[in-house]
Amino acid sequence: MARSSLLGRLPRGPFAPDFWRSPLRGPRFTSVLGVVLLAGITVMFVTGLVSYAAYNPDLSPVNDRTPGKGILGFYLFSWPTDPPWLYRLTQGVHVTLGLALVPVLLAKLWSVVPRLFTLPPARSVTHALERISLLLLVGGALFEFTTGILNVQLDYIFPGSFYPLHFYGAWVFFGAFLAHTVLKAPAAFRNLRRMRQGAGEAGDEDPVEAPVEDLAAPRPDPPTVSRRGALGLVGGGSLLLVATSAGRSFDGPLRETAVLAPHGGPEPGSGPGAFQVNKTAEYAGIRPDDTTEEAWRLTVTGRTGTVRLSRAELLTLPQHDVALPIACVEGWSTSDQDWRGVRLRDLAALAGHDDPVDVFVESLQLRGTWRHAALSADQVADGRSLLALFVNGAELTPDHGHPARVIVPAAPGVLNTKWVDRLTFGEL
Ligand SMILES: Nc1nc2c(c(=O)[nH]1)N[C@H]1C(S)=C(S)[C@@H](COP(=O)(O)O)O[C@H]1N2
Ligand SMILES: [Mo]
Repeated sequence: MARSSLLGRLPRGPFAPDFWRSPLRGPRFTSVLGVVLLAGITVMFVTGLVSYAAYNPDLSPVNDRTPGKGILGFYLFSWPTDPPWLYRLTQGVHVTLGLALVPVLLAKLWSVVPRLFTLPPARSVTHALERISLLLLVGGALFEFTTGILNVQLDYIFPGSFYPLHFYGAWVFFGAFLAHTVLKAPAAFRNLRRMRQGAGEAGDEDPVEAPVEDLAAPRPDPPTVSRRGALGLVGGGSLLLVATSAGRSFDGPLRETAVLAPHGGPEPGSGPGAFQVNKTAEYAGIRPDDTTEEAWRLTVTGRTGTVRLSRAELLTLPQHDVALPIACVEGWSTSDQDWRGVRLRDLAALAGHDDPVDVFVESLQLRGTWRHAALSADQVADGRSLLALFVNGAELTPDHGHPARVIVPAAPGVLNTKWVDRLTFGEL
């Protein structure tokens, strides 16, 4: 047979099919993992695109760190303010699911790794194209998981911004993923159906795909674990990752269970400011002298010019109470905190804007790349969007943004600017 003469000429190394001995490899093992990834990665893609939309990227170029998104921004919509826990949910799912899929992804790649060494490298133009698409698929998957995990674990350590990397990477990856799904899903589902119909465990792999690149080892070693056992191990790994990271989306003792999640800052401690801090005032280079009653002023600019307000003057404006969470792109979130402060729309009115208008928010912050954010007219118009002066019945703590910070329902944490000193309405 052509195959055995080929083996004869290529006796050694991973290029020889004989090199791969695990009896676990086979269309069924791969199919189960593939179908899990099909569902999981689809959810990842949707929650990821949604997260991008939540940043108000159309209020360009202020929030958008992805210049030239072009037609890839076709789907963008105005991020709603209801329900207030929306971003908490979508981003919590994105990050926690992403971590949970790591063992599945690794097992899937392991199950097909012999194919990396298929010879000849390309049997036909179609085969060559398929292999190139696999390069984008595997490369894209590794790139998206790596950038995502580094981002939630270590903050932004990338050359340039995380957003364009992860955003463009997602489109490349998902394009290849779609092509791969169209090619492989029918066989994968057929394999699963057979498994459900109770075809035995081993020995009857009867692959749906071409035997030339059969996933099963031609001369397998004796099994040390059943396929079910191996899948259980992968699933157990996923569950362990969920159990050790999902707690970051909750307050109280549950947060303590998130041992794998860096909490994005120091431990919350106790008292009214005892909820997750992302960047501390010290880290941000906030000088205490700049936040005193005498030194700090809020500059509000709009159609009718500029108003400067001290904190005491802000306190003479109508104060409102809202219960809202903080939900960070890194996947962690807090439960509702009780904020008290002045409505953004009242401040807009002070600057001559009685109809809905967007706002450019700036901070005292001296250090880091983070200084400003833009909020949409819908967000400003929502009566729950505040320039908060208090949290949980006390003055804002320095780390939570004293003297004043923005809080907006359903918005990503990054739009809730701390240490605010300037609001510019209607110029975006
Ligand atoms: N000025 C300024 N505001 C900021 C940030 C910052 O680094 N600087 N971080 C943002 C991010 S990414 C989040 S998640 C929230 C966190 O708010 P908290 O530290 O009060 O929980 O603040 C936002 N506001
Ligand atoms: Mo954040």
